[in-house]
Amino acid sequence: MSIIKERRKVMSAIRKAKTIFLMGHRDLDLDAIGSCIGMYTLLKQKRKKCYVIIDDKTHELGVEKVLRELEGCIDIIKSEDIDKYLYPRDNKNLLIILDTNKTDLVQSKDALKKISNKLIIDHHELGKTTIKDAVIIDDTEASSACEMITQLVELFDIELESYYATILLAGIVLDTNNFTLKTKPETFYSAYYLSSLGGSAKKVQYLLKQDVTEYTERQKLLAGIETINNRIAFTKATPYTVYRREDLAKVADTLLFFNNIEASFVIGKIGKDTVGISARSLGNFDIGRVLEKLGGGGDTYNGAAKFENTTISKVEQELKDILKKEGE
Ligand SMILES: [Mn+2]
Repeated sequence: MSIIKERRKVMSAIRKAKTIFLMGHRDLDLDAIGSCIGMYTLLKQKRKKCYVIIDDKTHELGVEKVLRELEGCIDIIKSEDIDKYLYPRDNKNLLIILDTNKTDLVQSKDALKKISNKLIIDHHELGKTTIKDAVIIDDTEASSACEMITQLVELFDIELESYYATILLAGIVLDTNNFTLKTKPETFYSAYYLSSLGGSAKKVQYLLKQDVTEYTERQKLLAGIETINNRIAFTKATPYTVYRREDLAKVADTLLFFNNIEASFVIGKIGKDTVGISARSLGNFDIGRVLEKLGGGGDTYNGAAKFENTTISKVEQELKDILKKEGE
């Protein structure tokens, strides 16, 4: 349901808390960091003590830029420091989890253990590994966590500096792949609102700038596209390059742009002995179900799976067997 309709739940959780911790999913992207930063600003204006928990050791380029440019403006802590900042009475602490609802994907599992009051603000579908003991605001109709936070920012008339508006806009641009996926009137409205606060499309482009070498590596993956039943696109990497999970996901996004394609699967090495699949769907083909059969997970639109000590061709065969059955 939309965050506007559930605003009372959000505000009551916030009102009760003295100290608030924020975290996104592991391997932060601009939607996760953008929604954290937007929420942080809102909470600061409500005079709350708050901290963003980041355990990632490396960041993708856009997140790296944002964190560098905001150095000193936001209190960022690591899991190991949580104890230092906890309010003495446990029920006065609140943990807000943004852009994910899954136990195994969060920045800090320690935070889940140490803070009993939890609030999830997310746009991904719920699943088996959804955090159980949390108040959940889950709007699967929203394009991004940044869109949800923008709605709150407008509702409470929060002052957002133009650079912060740019970061939230970047989160929306990223998750919608330039307003082509999951984009609704509300999404354009949020983009309009952020832009009216000084959010800059040009600066978004700067945040989303890519690395040439990584781009070239991804392009290589497009050389071997196959289609199954004319509506599922599939491609695999050579075993010689190790990709980041985000890179496989970006290629899967790209595959959705081709004629008739409803879903896409990309296989590549994501570690020396680890093979990964990243999958995307426009919504008419349930990739989550396919990935679950392979031991992975996801929802209708996004998903991934990981395999240890195997080869790309073995994973390919397993996936194709399932896809053929699904397609029948
Ligand atoms: Mn997101």
